[in-house]
Amino acid sequence: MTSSTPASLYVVALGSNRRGRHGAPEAELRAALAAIDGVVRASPIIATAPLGPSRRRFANAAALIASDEAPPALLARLKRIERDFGRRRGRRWDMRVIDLDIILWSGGAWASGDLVIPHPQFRRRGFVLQPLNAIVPDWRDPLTGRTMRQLAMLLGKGA
Ligand code: PH2
Ligand code: MG
Ligand code: MG
Repeated sequence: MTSSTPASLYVVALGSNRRGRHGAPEAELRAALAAIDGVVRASPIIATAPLGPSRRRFANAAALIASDEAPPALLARLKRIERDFGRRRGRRWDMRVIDLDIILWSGGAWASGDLVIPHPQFRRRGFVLQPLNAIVPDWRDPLTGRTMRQLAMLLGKGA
């Protein structure tokens, strides 16, 4: 039997603070959203202050993605897109044309190699929680049981 219902939903966070061949960071995010197969919903693109050593502002967004892939296969697909967009690896926290991070998976928690879901830092990052709250406010973090709306509010209050 065939089914058109995808096995999984994922939430992916997008970030850029460097021009690429599509233009400014916001244009890179729009191009990335178009390059990712399976996007069912995308947040508005927001401008955010850099966390960490970079002095350049970021464009950030999030996308809900439907896919039959297991987490490592989706990660490999996103890494191919990052490479195609001109991202140089091994330069953590540096300027990047595009950063595509898997934050949540409908299957719950996952850990293998360098892939950990939910993303270990996402609860403390407004530039991730604000876009997540825009597309999946009622999705519950499998580790804390809190919804994205609650996590975004807690961070906003400085909790
Ligand atoms: N990503 C980082 C480091 N710092 N700051 C903002 N505002 N947005 C990001 O996406 C971001 C960051 C590493 O991935
Ligand atoms: Mg990344
Ligand atoms: Mg990142």
